[in-house]
Amino acid sequence: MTHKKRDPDAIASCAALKRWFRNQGIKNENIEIFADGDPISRETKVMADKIGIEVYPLKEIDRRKHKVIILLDAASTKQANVRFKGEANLIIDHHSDEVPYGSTATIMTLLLTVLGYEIEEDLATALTIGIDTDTDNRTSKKVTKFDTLAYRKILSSLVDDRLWKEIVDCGYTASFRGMLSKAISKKYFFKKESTIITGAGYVKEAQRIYLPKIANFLLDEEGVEKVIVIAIVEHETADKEGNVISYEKFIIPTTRSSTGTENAADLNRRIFGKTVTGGDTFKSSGELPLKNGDIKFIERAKKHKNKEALEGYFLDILNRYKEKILEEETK
Ligand SMILES: [Mn+2]
Repeated sequence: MTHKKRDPDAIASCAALKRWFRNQGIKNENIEIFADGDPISRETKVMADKIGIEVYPLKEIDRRKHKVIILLDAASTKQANVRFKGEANLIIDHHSDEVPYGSTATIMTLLLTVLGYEIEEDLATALTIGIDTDTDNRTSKKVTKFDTLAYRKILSSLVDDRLWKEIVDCGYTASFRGMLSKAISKKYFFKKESTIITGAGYVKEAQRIYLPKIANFLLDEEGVEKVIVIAIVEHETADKEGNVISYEKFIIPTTRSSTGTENAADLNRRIFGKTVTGGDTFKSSGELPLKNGDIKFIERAKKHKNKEALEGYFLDILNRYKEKILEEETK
């Protein structure tokens, strides 16, 4: 199993381990991959489809059936948000300062090579994308000589360029354009010196994969070192007839720091509190659950098509955090 909001590194690593087990004679149906939430990006989803990886929700883990649990690209069962009791039998991960790898895909590449496994072209393609997304195309400060070794000496000659393009250049949908247009609108966009603070408005669970894309896009602006994109993500659970039975809403900050002089995860924790724990020096995000009263307010405003109230509520949240971030900066 791998971490919540699985990314290309997580999927490529799971695929690598699965291929190894199959090579060892373990039947396909006896190896299952579990993770909670939606994929973090469109390319993660496309990658999984292209290399034949199916991911099941964690709640389907059955300890009587699933005898061996391996944690991939996640340091602890807590990080993977695992809803089962007990620990993993094995952990393969890079999320620790003591581990000299920038991605789990690097570890899996070296491991398979040492074990004498001939990495197939599609798997090599996925693993390079896994390394790239975790290390900003091998330019981040997390890159080690092992990442470069795995990438250059083992994988690069095996990469299927057409498949690589199909996964990486998978494009975007109209909902991404809508979110981006909000994030750059006068109403939400704010820039002071090298910092951008903006919002993406109310976002459906399936669209939240675009938040990192928007933050990265804004971070590319010349002279910008820090980007914080705030969104309210709505998760609706429906019964079999399609009637919504429960609403969950979170404030989601997506923070990027290009220089790392200001640690993105630390900043998020200071501004948004302890519930925001994910991330590292360069990127961080998290979930702050909205209170029931606020959820009811939003639902009522939506029901009565009260756009002004919805807009006002979001701007309030955005401005409140904007003040907090600016206050932090002057400290
Ligand atoms: Mn990773």
